Amino acid sequence: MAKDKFGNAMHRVAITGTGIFTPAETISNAELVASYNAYAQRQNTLHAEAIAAGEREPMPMSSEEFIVKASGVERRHVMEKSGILDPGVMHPLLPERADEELSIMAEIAVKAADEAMRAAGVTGADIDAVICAASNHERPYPAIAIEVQQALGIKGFGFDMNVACSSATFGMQLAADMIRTGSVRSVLMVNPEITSGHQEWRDRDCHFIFGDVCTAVVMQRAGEGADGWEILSTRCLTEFSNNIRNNNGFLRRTREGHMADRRDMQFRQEGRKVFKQVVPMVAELMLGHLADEKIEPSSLSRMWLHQANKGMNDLIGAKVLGRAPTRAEQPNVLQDYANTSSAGSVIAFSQFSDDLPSGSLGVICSFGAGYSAGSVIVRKM
Ligand code: CO8
Repeated sequence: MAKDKFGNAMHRVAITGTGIFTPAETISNAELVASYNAYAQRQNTLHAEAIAAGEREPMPMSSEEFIVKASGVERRHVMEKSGILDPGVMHPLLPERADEELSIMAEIAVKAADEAMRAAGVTGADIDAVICAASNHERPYPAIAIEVQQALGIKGFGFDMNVACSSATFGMQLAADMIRTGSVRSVLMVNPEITSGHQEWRDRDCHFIFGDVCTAVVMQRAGEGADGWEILSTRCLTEFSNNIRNNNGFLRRTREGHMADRRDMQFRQEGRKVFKQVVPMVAELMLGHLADEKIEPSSLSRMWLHQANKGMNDLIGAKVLGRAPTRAEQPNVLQDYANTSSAGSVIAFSQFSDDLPSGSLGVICSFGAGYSAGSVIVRKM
């Protein structure tokens, strides 16, 4: 049994299975830009007089070229596209479900979890705890994690947590710590990200950024499940910033004027500032984490980074390795999925890890609102 720095016996922890639920519907950049531009054109016609009088700025048009160049995103999966693409709606249309029905976040979490549990070779009876780690939860309570727990016949406990895009790596740290110290033997973490619900599809600065997905990860005592990836070490970091913010919260109705259709009630960001401030913060976190674990960056076989922006990932990878990483060393999925918040680095890990031989070292790393960043060093068993 491994020891902690005080000499206490600790269990070793492994990721033994991952799963991805990918929504069937996709939106290409061409479709997205056509719908946004139709919306902007309508607004400009509606407010033509005010615009002509100089009282209002016309809405600018979006472009496919800008989106690919600035972000690397080519398409995104969404739970429901007809509402998003309708210039008279501009958000997904998801029918309300009865309290007795499985909620939509729990439904996609169960689908991803089924795949992860199959890969790990476990059933609900083998899982001790469920963590639902995501950027948005469709209700405050009962926890989505507890609903997933019930749907999968899991005993023990479940809870929801939110650290925006870093939710999954923070969830891995939490799960790994619980398994190491012995309070549980195994954890199912799910990351249902229905970002389309909180995305502002009417803002050309960000309408292309996000996509929907759900990932799931099974973590167990190493050696108790399928051979997977041992979690060698985890590190989390937060630093307050208003540059990515959403003011929609439970006190909304208590505040005058807040029930109005206000821009700050959806995702908003100062994208360029985020880019500039988060890149060095993440590179420093990864390099410091590796140095403290006495792992040379050159010995990493792969980095599975958060999937927000290709340019950001290229820069972070280059700072960590001291040279441009190859596509095999740092795979991206954002061209097909866009930013799926906490799920992005897990999708990359799930899709691009089976090919590596035993003993390979890698880092799963995510970053986002908060600011927040999480680094998880893993070794193939
Ligand atoms: N089409 C054409 N032109 C455009 C468009 C568009 N769609 N959008 C902006 N432009 C224009 C701008 O107006 C600007 O024009 P001008 O030069 O005249 O002012 C010009 O293009 C350049 O704009 P930017 O400076 O904004 O462009 P950037 O090169 O900085 O690229 C990005 C914008 C892609 C947003 C980039 O800054 C970026 O990726 N930043 C980092 C973003 C990031 O990582 N954010 C993390 C957020 S995710 C997170 O933490 C989770 C939150 C919880 C999830 C919630 C779910 C909804």
